[in-house]
Amino acid sequence: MPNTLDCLIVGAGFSGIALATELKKRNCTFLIADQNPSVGGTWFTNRYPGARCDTPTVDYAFHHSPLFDQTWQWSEDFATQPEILEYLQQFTNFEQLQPFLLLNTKLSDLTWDEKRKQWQATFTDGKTLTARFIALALGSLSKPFTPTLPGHEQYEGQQWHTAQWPDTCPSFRDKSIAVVGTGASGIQIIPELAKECKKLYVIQRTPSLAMPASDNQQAFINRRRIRKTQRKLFLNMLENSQFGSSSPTAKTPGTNMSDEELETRFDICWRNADLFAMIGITTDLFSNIQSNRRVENLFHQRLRSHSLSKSLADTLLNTPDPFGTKRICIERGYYASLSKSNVQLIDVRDSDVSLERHSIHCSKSNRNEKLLPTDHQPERSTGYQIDAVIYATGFEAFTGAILDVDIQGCSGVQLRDFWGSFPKTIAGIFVRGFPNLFLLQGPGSPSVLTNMAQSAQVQARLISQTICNQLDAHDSVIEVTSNQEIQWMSHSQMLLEKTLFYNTRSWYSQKSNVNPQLHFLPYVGGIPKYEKEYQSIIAP
Ligand code: N01
Repeated sequence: MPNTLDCLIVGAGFSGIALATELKKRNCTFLIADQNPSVGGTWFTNRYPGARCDTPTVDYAFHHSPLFDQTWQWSEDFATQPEILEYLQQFTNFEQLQPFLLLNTKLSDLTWDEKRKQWQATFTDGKTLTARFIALALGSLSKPFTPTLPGHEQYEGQQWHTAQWPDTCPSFRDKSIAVVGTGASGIQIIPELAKECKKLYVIQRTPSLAMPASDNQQAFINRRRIRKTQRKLFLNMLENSQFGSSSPTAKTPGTNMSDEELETRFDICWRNADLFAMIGITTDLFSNIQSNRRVENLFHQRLRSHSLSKSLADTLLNTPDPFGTKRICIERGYYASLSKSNVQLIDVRDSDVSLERHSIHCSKSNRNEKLLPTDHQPERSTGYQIDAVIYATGFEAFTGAILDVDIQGCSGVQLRDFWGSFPKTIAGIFVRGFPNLFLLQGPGSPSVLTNMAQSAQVQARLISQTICNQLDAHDSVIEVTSNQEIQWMSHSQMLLEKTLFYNTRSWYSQKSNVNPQLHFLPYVGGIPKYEKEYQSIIAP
């Protein structure tokens, strides 16, 4: 290896591996550092019971290598975490990326050396490396978010976060457990815990909507067949899809669809538990509130008639924002588990949650109290004895992992100061004043609104092309201008304001100091528009 690498990639999940594969093809010198002992990123750390992909894994995969596709066979349509981790490990071996890995190595600082036009990277063990380009592939959803519940200092029971699951899964047999959070992770772990626990308290602040998982073998076989035998067609489908998925999506708005037509489409999405088909069921699901409500009504009707008792439906269908603006989940026994005798759903929408030594407490907050007559006021506080708390409380999305690194760009400016209260990027990749630095799946990227494996590969291709165009000019620097920044920000903001995502509240707007005004962070235009706009603004 030379003294100064062409590129240091940090993070060995889908994005890091995708970029490494591209750079290796182009004969760049690079290394991939990762704090974990294995490749896998999110699929290494999120190893809680029930963790699996909620979109078809035939799509959620690398498309670089037809040869690898001949050897790898998914065992089911929505693969489990161990299978996806094994896929990533085997792909890494197949592409002979092992010699480029620096595992168990956590990046702590990055400093731009203006004179040498290169980055200096320092790791927590004191090791340093220099590289012309840095690619931070740290994951949009990688730094766990754990709320600081009042009383947490006195709590003496066990506690885990779904995204920091121990190597050996604890036994929950005969235990009383509280799960805080009912997003995708909560919905996956709860039915597994309900099989074992003596008592399971499900602490829900905002419900998520979920479709029952599908065992439609035919859909799985078709997808696999097309990927293997009609590769060009399959890749075209992914490239032309807003979501980077091979799922069928509508070409017409809901306003042009009869009720019968909409219901027929809905039935297919529901039967196949097809998330991207469901959010692509009409072209105006996220821009026309009437179309959105029609789909939401069908969703609610289906849940009322198939999955939910009347009392549960009232709590679980009471979602504050338009349909799909909070991620739709896929459930395997989640709703059924809430009716089990050992499970209790606790709605804390208007309550404060706190901990004591061996219990979790939910007390009515003052917010709505004045509206109720005295004899209808709920009990002030209820406590539940527990042995453990499981936080299924998600992530410091988009910025958490990036800002854990001290990043110092031109003129000594720190990234966290530059971002201040808004993580401004261009295309979710570039940050003005931080030359030769690339973010993968960063704030402002299509990432989490798409098939992440596909958007990772698109960004990896764009970044590797940019790097390779510069390789011969040793002292050239890639730096975006404020004009490009303005163009990109106004383009993405204009798209956002036309959608129902605007002004909604979920982790898409993130819970941290970096975004106190809760700006919606992902790019809403979908992958093809993203690429087109990228070519016109960044690489004309
Ligand atoms: O996290 P979340 P997640 N008191 O942020 C609640 C991907 N993913 O890990 O909504 C009480 O969605 C919070 O409540 P509220 C996928 O993209 C994919 O579940 O803020 N509750 C919410 O219910 C997903 O969307 C897979 O009111 C508190 C929950 O915690 C994303 O990761 C599997 C609280 C957090 O839900 C994130 O999902 C899993 C508090 N103080 C995840 N603080 C696949 O299958 C937070 N909450 C591919």
